[in-house]
Amino acid sequence: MTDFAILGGAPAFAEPVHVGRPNIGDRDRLMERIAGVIDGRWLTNDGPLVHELEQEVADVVGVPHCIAMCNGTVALEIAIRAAGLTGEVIVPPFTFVATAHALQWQEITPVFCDVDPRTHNIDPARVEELITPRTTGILGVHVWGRPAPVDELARIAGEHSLRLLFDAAHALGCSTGGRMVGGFGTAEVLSFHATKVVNSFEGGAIVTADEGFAEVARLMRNHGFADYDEVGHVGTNGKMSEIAAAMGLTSLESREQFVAANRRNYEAYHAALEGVDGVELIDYDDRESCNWQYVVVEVAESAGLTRDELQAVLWAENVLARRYFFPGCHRMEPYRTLFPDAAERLPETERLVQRVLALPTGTSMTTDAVTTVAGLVERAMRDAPRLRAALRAAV
Ligand code: T4K
Repeated sequence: MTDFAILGGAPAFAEPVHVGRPNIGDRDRLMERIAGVIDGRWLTNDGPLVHELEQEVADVVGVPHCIAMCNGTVALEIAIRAAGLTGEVIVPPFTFVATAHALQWQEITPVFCDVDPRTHNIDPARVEELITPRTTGILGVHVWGRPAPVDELARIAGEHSLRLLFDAAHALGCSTGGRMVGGFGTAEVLSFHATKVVNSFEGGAIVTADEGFAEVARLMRNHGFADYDEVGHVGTNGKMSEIAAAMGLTSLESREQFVAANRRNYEAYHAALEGVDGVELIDYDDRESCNWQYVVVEVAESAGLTRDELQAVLWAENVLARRYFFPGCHRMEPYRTLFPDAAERLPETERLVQRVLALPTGTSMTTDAVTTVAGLVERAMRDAPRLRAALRAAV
């Protein structure tokens, strides 16, 4: 075993090991589908593969309506508009910035609500104090695929006549209390981005049990066209292409394999990191359905290395661990300028963004590779004083 790369040793991996490496699935089936798209000369605009994907996703999620979109962000924007949100919407700051941007893009103010440090999700106990006469909705996020507090949020939304939507970008195939994510609130939004458990290169979907909502979202996805010459609604271009749907269907067919690989990786990380001081792997409820798509550790303030020091050690080894969702939406523009005091109201988010590190998983990671990454974390924490001294000297 050579020394740490940061101390002059050879990196543990010759090539970069990424978080978010896409799962591919059955290549031949994908190529066959793509050939069919080319041969059929129907490339986009509500094509047959998009229809098939919508049906399959609706079945997985257990809702009657799925409207596939070009990506999760546009799906969020359309869901927000179809729900008639205006004014202010309550949202967690510990999420990918697309959640907040989808509101701000439509001149709706995201009102950041602190998170529960145990779940990383919006803390329902803090929502009510943020409701004002301008509040029209709550946009929850199922961070890492761990379901948000859906029942508490539904109660609050009901009592205050607010719309409730969920950003379910991470949560395809996840459940809480035996109920699948996808059926909560007025609608939920999935992402099929390359980095997600099921991907369509780029893609997303709105899923909902509300027929009227589905109809409006469908119109909005295609410029409002209700028929060839009839525009019944303001709209945009949120359409998914047939090539994207070809990938989405192929990916969805292998979903169980992808989830099994994620789970195997998670368990290997769990075994290797158990007992490592100051490093805690977030847990999933294995009585529920989950996709295990994110392997996330929290590095305690008291640990030998800070999260950032650990990340620097790993990057030198070609392990490109990611600080999702650093530094929190409230510290990104335009929110940093719009709400300069937001951090004071968000102590848990402030602490969390300093602690969290996402490690590589997915089908591209072998168990050996996971063991190597986890071993690096364990050794780094054991050798913390020497590494810290070297890192500080380099600065
Ligand atoms: N809401 C939530 C909670 C979300 O997490 C997201 C997306 C959205 C909404 C919006 O959904 P979409 O509009 O994206 O459908 C990445 C993804 O681009 C983003 O989709 C995802 N969340 C977010 C969590 O991660 P970045 O800025 O980290 O991307 P990037 O380019 O740094 O790639 C991430 C990692 O994946 C890298 O380590 C490289 C690796 N990678 C990436 C791609 C695209 C690959 O190995 N191959 C690839 O093809 O945002």
